[in-house]
Amino acid sequence: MADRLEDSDCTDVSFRAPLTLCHCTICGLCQIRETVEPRILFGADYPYYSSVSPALRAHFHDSADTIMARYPLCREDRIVEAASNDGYMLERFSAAGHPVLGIDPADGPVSEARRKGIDTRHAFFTKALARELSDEGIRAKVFLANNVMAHVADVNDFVSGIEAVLSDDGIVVIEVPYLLDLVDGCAFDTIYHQHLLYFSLTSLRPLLARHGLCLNDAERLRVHGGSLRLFVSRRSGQSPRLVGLLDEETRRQVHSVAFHDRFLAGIDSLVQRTRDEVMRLRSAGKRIAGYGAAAKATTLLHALDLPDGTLEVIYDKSPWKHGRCMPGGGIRICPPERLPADNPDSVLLLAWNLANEIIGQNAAYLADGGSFLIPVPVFREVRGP
Ligand code: DWN
Repeated sequence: MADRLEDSDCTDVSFRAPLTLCHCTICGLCQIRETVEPRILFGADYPYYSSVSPALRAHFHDSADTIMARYPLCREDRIVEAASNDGYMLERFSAAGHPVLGIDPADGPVSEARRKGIDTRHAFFTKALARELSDEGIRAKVFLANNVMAHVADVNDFVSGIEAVLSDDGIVVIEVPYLLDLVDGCAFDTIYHQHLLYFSLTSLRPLLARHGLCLNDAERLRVHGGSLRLFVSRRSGQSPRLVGLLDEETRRQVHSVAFHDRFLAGIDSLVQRTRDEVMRLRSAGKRIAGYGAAAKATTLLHALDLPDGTLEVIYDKSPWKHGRCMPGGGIRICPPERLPADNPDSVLLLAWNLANEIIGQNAAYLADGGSFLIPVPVFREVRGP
């Protein structure tokens, strides 16, 4: 049974909450014990806008194109998306002439989606909402759920909601971070309060089956440090690719405790190495900043436990985060345009999943002698030519 954190002073930068990862030895599902009230995490102040990253937007546009190429959709087929954020993916289906409906609880992203003309319900996706939609005659030919299933406390209600709104011949396309990549890539910082569940195919298949849905195919993706794209429907049948991935999970015994032992050791050495490198630079009088006030940065910074003032600021492109502080340590977030003038000796890349994109934007900083410290999956320092 998860602990529920409702404390309204979660908005205080000094607020800290426990974070405990648990593991089911029967189905291999990992989940955290603590559940922060969803309205605190995803409500009025949710600062995550999917379209901030052109690479991510391109990824989801490609995904929309793949779905439209793979399934013979008619123009009138409706696309429904849970956690549709600022409409970053539905806009592609809308441009192709499909009726679309987004569902999202976050004020800012919903306004942005509506501004773009994407019909969006301002709500959490639940079975009750799915029934309401169904009563209104809304059925999804394609139901999308990207990076949301891991965030849902009552995931059975969520999946049964998908089943309730799906048309008889509908398909469901889901993206979730993949437990195998999390463990192999030592992406321990992607464990944070927004992510309640950490899925493998071994744990996903029975979850879907419980609600009359079949996992038909799965594809591994590099996005967010390693994810799965799942193709689901009411029709039974498994692709050879899915069978191969399930076999690999059986071979690696994802449900066993031993599977996590190497992960725990890897976290300790990654944190130690990163901390040592940062402190070595500081002792040599170097100035260091952070880059990417990602949600995962909270976990990483907490694990590093750097002395106050070690990181001068954190640069982040998202205007919704400027002037705010990182939770826990209170490091200020400011626009990356300040980087050339600040000219720190090194920058700790907290949004390491976007390394290529962010380093590409800062070639001039590297050429001037700066460096990026990339902590995950293995600590490395990137310097200019
Ligand atoms: O599940 C979730 C995932 C997938 O994304 C969420 N609950 C929240 C979010 O997590 P995140 O905040 O760790 O996501 P990102 O995309 O890894 O965060 C990257 C941060 O880096 C953003 O704050 C924007 C920033 N950024 C930047 O400063 N310059 C991003 C890009 C692309 C850039 O060029």
